[in-house]
Amino acid sequence: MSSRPSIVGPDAGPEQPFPVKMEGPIISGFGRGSRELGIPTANLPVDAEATPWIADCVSGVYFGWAVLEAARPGEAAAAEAKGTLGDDSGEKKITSKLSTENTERTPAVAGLYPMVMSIGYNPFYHNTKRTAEVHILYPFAYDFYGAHMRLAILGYIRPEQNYDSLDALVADIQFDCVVARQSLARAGWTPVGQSTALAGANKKEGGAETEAAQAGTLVIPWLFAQTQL
Ligand code: RBF
Ligand code: MG
Repeated sequence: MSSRPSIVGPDAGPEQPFPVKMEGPIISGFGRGSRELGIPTANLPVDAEATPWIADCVSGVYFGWAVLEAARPGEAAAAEAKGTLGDDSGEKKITSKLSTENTERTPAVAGLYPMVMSIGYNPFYHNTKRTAEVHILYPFAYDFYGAHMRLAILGYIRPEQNYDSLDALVADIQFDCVVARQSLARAGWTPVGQSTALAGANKKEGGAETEAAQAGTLVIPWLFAQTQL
C-alpha cells in the first residue's frame, strides 16, 4: 500500500482537465457500500448528457470536494415514505433523524466535504453498468438519498483494479482516503473562503492537530452556486 504516493498532483493546484463538475440527486447503489465494506457511498446518476466526459474517462478513483444540499422537507418525507432513507443494509432504518419536522431545522447534511470517488465497473463485483460512487470523508450517521450533491472533481488517484479479497479492496480504498485528504489539504486545492483544515490532513489519526490551518486559494465559483432544484 505504501508503494503508492500519499499525495497526488502539484502543490499549485489541479491540472487540466480538472476541475471537472458533476452533480445530481443521490441515488441508491447496489447497497453494498455500507454493509460489506464499511465504506458508505453516495451514487450519482451516470448521465451521458449531463456528463459527456464520463463515457471516455479512465475508470478509476478520483477525489475532490462535494457540496451537499439537504433534501427539502417534502422530498425527505417522500423519500422516507418510499423507504429509501436509512442505512444501505436496511437494518438500521432511520425513523426520526430525517423526519419532516427535523429536516426543516436540521441542515444536517448541507455543506462542503472532502470526497473520494470511484468511476467504473467495480471488477471485484463484476458490474456490467458503469457507476459513479462517492465516499464522503465525514462520518455521517445516516444516508440521505434524494439530497442534491455537486462535485468538483480535482484529480485522479489510480486505475480501477480487481482484488483477491474484500480486505484488499477495503485496504486500498482506505489508502485512497488518505491520499484524498492529504492532497486536498493544500491551499491550492482548497476553495477560497475555506480552510485547509477541512480536508482533515492536519489531524493525525486519533491525534492532535499538527499544523495551523491555511486559507484556500482555489477558485471554483460554480461549486457554491445555488442549485435550481
Ligand atoms: N471496486 C473495484 O472493484 N475496484 C476498485 O479498484 C475500487 N475502488 C474503489 C475506490 C473507492 C474510493 C470507492 C469508494 C469504491 C471503489 N470500488 C472499487 C467500488 C466498491 O467495490 C464499491 O464501493 C462497492 O461495491 C459498493 O458498491
Ligand atoms: Mg452506494
